[in-house]
Amino acid sequence: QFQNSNPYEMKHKFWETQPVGQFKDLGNSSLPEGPIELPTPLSEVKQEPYNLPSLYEWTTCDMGSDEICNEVYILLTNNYVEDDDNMFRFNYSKEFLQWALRSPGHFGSWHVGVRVKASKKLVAFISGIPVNMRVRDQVLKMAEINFLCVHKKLRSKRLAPVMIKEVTRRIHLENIWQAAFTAGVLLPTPITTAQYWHRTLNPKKLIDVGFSRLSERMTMSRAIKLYKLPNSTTTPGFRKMELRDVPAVTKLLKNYLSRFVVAPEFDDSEVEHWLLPRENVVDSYLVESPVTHEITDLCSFYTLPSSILHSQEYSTLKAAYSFYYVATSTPLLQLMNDALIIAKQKDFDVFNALDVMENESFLKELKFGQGDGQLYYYFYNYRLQNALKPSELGLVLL
Ligand code: NHW
Repeated sequence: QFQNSNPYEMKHKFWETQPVGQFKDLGNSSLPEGPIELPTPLSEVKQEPYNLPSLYEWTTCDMGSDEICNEVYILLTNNYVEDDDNMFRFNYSKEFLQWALRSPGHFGSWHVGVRVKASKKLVAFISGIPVNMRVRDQVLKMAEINFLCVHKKLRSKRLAPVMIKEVTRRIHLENIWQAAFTAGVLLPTPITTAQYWHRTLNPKKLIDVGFSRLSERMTMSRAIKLYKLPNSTTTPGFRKMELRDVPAVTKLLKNYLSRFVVAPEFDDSEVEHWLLPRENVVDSYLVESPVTHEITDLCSFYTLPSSILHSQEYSTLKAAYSFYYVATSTPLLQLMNDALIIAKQKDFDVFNALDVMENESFLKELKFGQGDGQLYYYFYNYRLQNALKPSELGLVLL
């Protein structure tokens, strides 16, 4: 593609056939909000898998099996998302993948792999999990799609559209007709466009590996001073979330997320799954009032390292990603500063956040710097009249 070609005029041979907002319909206010296609009777959903090129076969990946989880892990470690300059590649851990995919009510059949028939090598993967998603005042059962990956040697052979159609078919078989996903590429048509922001915790390493650069007037010692954080958190009653906190956190989160146009609705079992701390996967802290013992605030982040592709000195970048939070009595700025302090204590190199939810209120002040590239959010088979502002979104995908 030419640098100056208009991305909204790009042809999308596959996506033009799918029930998604189309570029040509942007600004057409006669199209109603809501599902684009109506559900069909389950008996009319295709019963057999889609055809793959003859050398390949479908496999359902049992993520409860350490052996199969390891195969998915290896595929993603070597072939999943890289930055634009191919310096870093996401390195989701096995424990993380099990957490991300074995959530309450998950369907094993939505963890879809492709193997080479002859060698049985796993060469592609796509997954979905169910979620209750609120859009304005409606709650819909949706799938969240993630971890779409095709081995580097099998790229540009139109395997991805077959995988997307196959996971769609398996989701339809569970009588679910909508999905949400994010991607770094522009497709028809985002519901919102978010930006990544990065808070340096370990300036020397980030500069050494090429994640950040020293600007004109910045020396290494000035950078180290600039990003220094206190050794311990500042909010009285700030502590790790525990199992007994689940009901209180569910209430806090339900109430807080109600202010966004699009947000998930979590019940107790989902809050337990998504927020109860798991070592090297997810960290959640809350504020318990020292006076009333009420739970008033929450913050959380997940652990997603990246492989550093060309450094002699370092092999992984340890990154924390801001997840869900609620601030009712502690200022959000102070709560997130405490999250940064915890991340620093746990030896993370960088703390990342999108400009979704109320993040804009703390990003600049807490010395986050804007990243390059965007993260586009999408719905499948649900039209919104207009794109949302990232601050109208209460959804964080992994
Ligand atoms: S985004 C991360 C996606 N993965 C990566 O970037 C890993 C590295 N890249 C690869 O493995 C988070 C390959 O490049 C992939 C494409 C597999 C990405 N989403 O096979 P072809 C997610 O996992 C379209 C959607 O030749 P390839 C979310 C592309 O526009 N579509 O390409 C996943 C073109 O279609 P077009 C994507 O490079 C959401 C076609 O694929 C895409 O060998 C999935 C080309 O296919 C992307 N990230 O493989 C959708 N990247 O129309 C779920 C490319 O433009 C939808 N494409 O010609 C909902 C389903 C459930 C519905 C239920 C009701």
